[in-house]
Parts: sequence; C-alpha cells; structure tokens
Amino acid sequence: MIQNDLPAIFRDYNPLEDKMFSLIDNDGHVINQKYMPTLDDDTVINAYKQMHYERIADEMAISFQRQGRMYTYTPNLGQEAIHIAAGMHIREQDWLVPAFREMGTLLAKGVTMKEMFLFYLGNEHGGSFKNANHTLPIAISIGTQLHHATGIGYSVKYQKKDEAVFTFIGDGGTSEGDFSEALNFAGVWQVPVVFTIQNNQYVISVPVKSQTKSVNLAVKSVAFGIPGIKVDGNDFFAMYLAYKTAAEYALSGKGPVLIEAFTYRLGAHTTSDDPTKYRKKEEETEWGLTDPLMRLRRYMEKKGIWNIDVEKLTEEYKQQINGQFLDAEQNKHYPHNEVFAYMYSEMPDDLKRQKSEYEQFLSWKENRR
Ligand SMILES: Cc1ncc(C[n+]2csc(CCOP(=O)(O)OP(=O)(O)O)c2C)c(N)n1
Ligand SMILES: [Mg+2]
Repeated sequence: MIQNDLPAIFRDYNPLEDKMFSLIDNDGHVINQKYMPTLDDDTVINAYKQMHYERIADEMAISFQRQGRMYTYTPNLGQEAIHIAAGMHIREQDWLVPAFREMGTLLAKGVTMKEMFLFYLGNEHGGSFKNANHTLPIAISIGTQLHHATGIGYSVKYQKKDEAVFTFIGDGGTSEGDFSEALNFAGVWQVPVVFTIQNNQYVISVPVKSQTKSVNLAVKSVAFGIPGIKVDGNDFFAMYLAYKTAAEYALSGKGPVLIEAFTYRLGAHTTSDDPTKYRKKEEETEWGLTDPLMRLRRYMEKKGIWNIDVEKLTEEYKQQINGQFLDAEQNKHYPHNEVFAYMYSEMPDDLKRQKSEYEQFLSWKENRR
C-alpha cells in the first residue's frame, strides 16, 4: 500500500494513532468543517426519515416478539447512522453481504419489512429478497459472510464489472479466523470490498476489551496492507463521508477498505438477552447522549431545516410496518419440503433421512391433537 495513494481521510485518521473520524458533536455542531460533506437539505431530511423508520420498525419487531408472535430478534437500536449512510452508497448493482444487525441497509437495498419479519418467523422466504438486487441472506453464523464477500469481490473483479461489495461484521466477529482469512485474501487480490466492523462494544455479554489487545479494530487493516479508518458510528455525516470515500476507492480498482464504525448497542443483544445482568445503567445513559438520531436532529435544527412532524411520521410508519407484519404473519407457513429443497440439486441420503424423520415428527404431532 502506497501511503500517498490514499484518500486524505485515511492519512489524516491513521488507525495506528487511534484517532476517530467525527464531523458533528452530540449537540449537532460541526466540529470538522474540512471534511463536512455538502448534502442538499432533502438528502439530509430523507436520511433522518430512514433512520427513524429503522428505529420504529425495530421497536415494533421487539414488541411482536414480546407478544409471542415472532421468534428471537436482534435489535439495531443506536446503530442506525451506520446502516443508512451505507445504504446511501450501495447502488443497485453493488452487493450487500450482511451479518444480522444492519436492517436499515437491507431496507435501503430494497428488502421489505415483510421479508424481514418472515425471516424472524422462521420462513424460508425471509432469506430470499425479491426486490433487492445482489443481496445475500442474513448470516447468523458469525464471520462466514466475509468469505462470501471476498469471493464475490474476486468474481466481479475477474469479470471486470462495475460492482462493489459491502459487508458487515461485529466487533466479536473479528476474533473469528474467517475475519483474518477474508481480509487477507481481499488484500492480496485487491478486490472491491468495503468491510465494516460495527464495534458496538459488546459480544453478547462480553465487552470488546476481552476480544483484542489491539489499540482499536481499524488497525487490523495495517497487517493486511489495506486502508482502514475508525469512524464515529453515531455520526451520520462521518459515516456518510467514510462510505463515499471507501466506495470510490474500491470502485477505482485500488482494493478493499476496512471501516471500524465505533458505536454502542443501546438495546439487548437479542430479545433473549438481559443487559442489566452485565452492564451498568450509567454506561447506557452516557452512550445515550451520543444517539445518532438525536445528533442529526440537533444539526438540522441548528441549520433551520428541521421540518419533520415526528408524531405524524411515526403513526404513518407504524401503520405501514404493521401491515407488513400482518402480511408476513398470515403467510408464515410454508411447505416443509422447502426446508430441505434448496441446498442440492439432488438430495443426498442423509438429508432424505432427516426429511423422513421430520415427516414422522409432524405426523406424530398431528395425531397427538
Ligand atoms: C460461529 C458462531 N459462534 C457463536 C455464535 C453465537 N453468537 C451469536 S451473536 C454472537 C456475538 C456476536 O458479537 P459481535 O460480533 O460483536 O456482533 P453483535 O452481536 O454485537 O452485533 C455470538 C457469539 C454464532 N452465531 N456463530
Ligand atoms: Mg458487538
């Protein structure tokens, strides 16, 4: 990697110096004019609305799970700026290779809430997004998706296609071998992949300091010879510029980029988790002051472009999302054959055995009534 070839923010925010790239403070003041992107008012208003949509959808999903109408869910609360900023830079032909905590990016790509709900209702169709081009299914197995991202990156580069790949992993995921393997070969092959580590400070109940002795997570890029940057993940503008720069870099043929989005998981790990068991209320309150929606709203108010009727918008979104949920709930059943059908063109014997066992189980269940 030739230092001079790097975009300026990667030079100014060298992860070895543990600097964090931030553009607005918690009160919405611009603190770094040099890099502040010039966005028109409608783009900013629209970004806020998308972040608000993700937040409302998230709250409703938790509520449906609590009502016993949906299975375990992974909340996004507090990480919305990352998701929406990324979504604004992923073009139709670009690839999205998700983990499981970037709902706003999936929605920006064209995934519907109905599909999200189907996923959390255990329906196979929640893994195949009909209107989202080049979007892989949610990956619950930590780290596996990064190999797919690097592989797709290799393929599009080989075919000389104008396509970038955006992929996500958590802070805990960086401890998996997959992380190093995927980044190593992404670097060797110079593939157009934008890797994001969402450092939300926790790996279920385990704090990030138990995952690494590195000064930060962005610095891991140095070993792979690729540019890396630590960005304030709760600052919409910083994330926006980071993604803009990273996408341009990747698409120019220079290779992959690693973004550490420094954030906080304000909610529980999943609806099966209780964070009061392992962290203090004061910590949550302190991080709450960096809430990405609040910061963007304050910026907009100062600029005189805040014109959103939050109550009205919330009502509108709730109705839309509720409709999507009801649609998913009414269509949650699917032929059990589908669970076994899609992996192989010809079903191997062990899968045939599993299918037959499952059929026996279903008939036992049916006769029990
Ligand atoms: C290979 C693998 N090991 C363990 C798990 C169980 N598990 C699910 S989420 C999680 C923690 C992930 O933490 P992080 O990577 O920081 O992502 P976050 O959940 O904070 O978004 C673990 C250990 C899993 N899904 N896959
Ligand atoms: Mg985490």
